[in-house]
Amino acid sequence: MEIGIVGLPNVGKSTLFNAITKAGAECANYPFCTIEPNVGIVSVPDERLDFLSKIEKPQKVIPATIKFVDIAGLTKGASKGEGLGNKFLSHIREVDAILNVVRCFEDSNIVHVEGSIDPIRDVEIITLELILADMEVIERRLQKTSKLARNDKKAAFEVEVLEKIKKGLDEGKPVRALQFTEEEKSFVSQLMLLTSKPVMYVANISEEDLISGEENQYVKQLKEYAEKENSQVLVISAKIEEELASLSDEERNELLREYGLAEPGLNNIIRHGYSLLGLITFFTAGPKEVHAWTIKKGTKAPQAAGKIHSDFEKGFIRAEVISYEDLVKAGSQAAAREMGLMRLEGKDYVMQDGDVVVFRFNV
Ligand SMILES: Nc1nc2c(ncn2[C@@H]2O[C@H](COP(=O)(O)OP(=O)(O)O)[C@@H](O)[C@H]2O)c(=O)[nH]1
Ligand SMILES: [Mg+2]
Repeated sequence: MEIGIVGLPNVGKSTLFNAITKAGAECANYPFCTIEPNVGIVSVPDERLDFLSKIEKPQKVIPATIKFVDIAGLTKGASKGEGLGNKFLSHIREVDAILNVVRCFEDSNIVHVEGSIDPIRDVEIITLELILADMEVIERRLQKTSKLARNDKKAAFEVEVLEKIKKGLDEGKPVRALQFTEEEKSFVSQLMLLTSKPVMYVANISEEDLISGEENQYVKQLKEYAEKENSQVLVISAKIEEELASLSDEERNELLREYGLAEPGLNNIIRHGYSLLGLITFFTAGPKEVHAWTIKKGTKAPQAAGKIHSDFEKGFIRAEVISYEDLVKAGSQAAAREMGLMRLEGKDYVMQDGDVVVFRFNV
């Protein structure tokens, strides 16, 4: 699962990406890797791991991770192949969610491609390019499918859905804003449309505004806009994040205190990104290893077990589950069992975020 960082040129995408990769490099517990210069993996900050480590004193702690991709090259006309247009679009097709960085800082030394700071205009330029790219896909598909639709029920159904999407795109609506039945949804997901991906906005503000804590007009505008489409806005200063990420723990804490921040804004982005992807975490915890495992919301116990090992899924008998809250209450897994806080769950159990699990299986 990966998140693509998009936005107009000079809004702070790479600055934010550098902060992410530096933070990744800092994390001793996870073997950080830069797969390609624009792809970074970072661990998901999770205080539950700290608690589990405290009670289990494991040899190893393995956090959940998330992949970010810095996608350069989106400008007006990208859908027509201008700039890095087509390359950009193929990169974005591969990601599971989009983080749209929006410039909300003034700095006369840094050129804005559109000549002024205007978050809504910027967001709309990007959305429009994605809509145009989707439109092309839909029209091509319509041409092919409508030929078959007369004698083929499935094709006729697909044409109906394609027409519905086309109408939405024509009205400037991203596919994620349209309503579909379950049956339609499964067809729509096959189309890999750019505007069907979940989106979150990052307002990149100046260091001064971040430190003063006052919301500038650009952020206000962006929040109002995002609220209408049920999207989230996270406010950061990419410059400060980059600086924070390059410091030692001690220096970082000192600087955070000085700025009056509880934690780096990056942590917030990573956590929100994780949930934007529809992911939750379950844990296995013992003296050898405390491990955060990533699953899709709605995953059942046997498939969750299969994340650990395919034998766990094949030979699944049951899951012994303690919720994280119950574990905190009890203080240890043994105490939770004694207090009757451990549940036995079968193959239809839907895993919950924070479950601490032992899987029983035979092979
Ligand atoms: N003053 C200020 N400059 C920033 C901030 N974020 C990024 N920049 C600068 O803006 C320029 C473009 O940033 P970059 O991250 O390369 O933008 P990208 O084109 O979106 O990847 C660089 O010179 C950054 O140092 C910020 O929060 N404040
Ligand atoms: Mg860049």
